[in-house]
Amino acid sequence: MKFFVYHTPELAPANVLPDCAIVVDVLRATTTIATALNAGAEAVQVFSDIDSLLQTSENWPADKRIRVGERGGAKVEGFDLGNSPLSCTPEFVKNKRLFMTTTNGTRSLERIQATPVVLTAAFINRRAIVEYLIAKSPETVWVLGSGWEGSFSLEDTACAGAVAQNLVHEMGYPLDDFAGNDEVFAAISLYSQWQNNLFELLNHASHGQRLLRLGCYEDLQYCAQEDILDVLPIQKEPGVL
Ligand code: 3SL
Repeated sequence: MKFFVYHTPELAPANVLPDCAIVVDVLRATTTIATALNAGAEAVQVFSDIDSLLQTSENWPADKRIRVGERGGAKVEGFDLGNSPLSCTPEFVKNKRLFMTTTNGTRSLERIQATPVVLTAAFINRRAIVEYLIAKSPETVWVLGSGWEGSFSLEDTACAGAVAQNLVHEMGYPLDDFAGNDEVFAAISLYSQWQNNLFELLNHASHGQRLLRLGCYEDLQYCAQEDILDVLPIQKEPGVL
């Protein structure tokens, strides 16, 4: 397995795709996706823009759909939910399809949706991702951080490092053979530095601070937990997990 980390979708090569792409948006899109699927959502369908989400979801039965939308951390007006994973309780999402658009995470997913296998990862479901990779052993794996409007996010690269470190440990890969680019080393170093204090890391992150200003302290606490959900968000058709 050759493992590549890209801090943002823009940094990934344009004309080639890996065997498996893993999108990470710890704050908060991929944490919300894992939580919703674990709570029994029928699926999560992602959109980079609001208009196409509204058009597609209009054709879905109203009692079976939830519109989830966030821009700049705040709920999109008229939508059922913002992007808080804590809203995705079984009572609310079970058997429903989430139609979701977020500032960065859903854009990353759109960027690599033609990849044969697309997964989403967050700290809360890191272990499920690692187990899938060990079982399937795809030849090339990309982890794509979502960043914030094209720039680096501490939390996404740290999560990429969490997946990489766990894999190297479990599989006993020599790091030089495993790492496809220098970012893998950087991601593992970042994660190793903060793995015992991920909540503090999220507090330092610029998007963590933005969310704290919006009153999302409990979201940060939730997103900082590791391996609490055994759920594998995997793309079933383009844009649908
Ligand atoms: O940018 C995104 O995709 C979101 O996850 C951002 S937020 O945490 O919902 O504000």
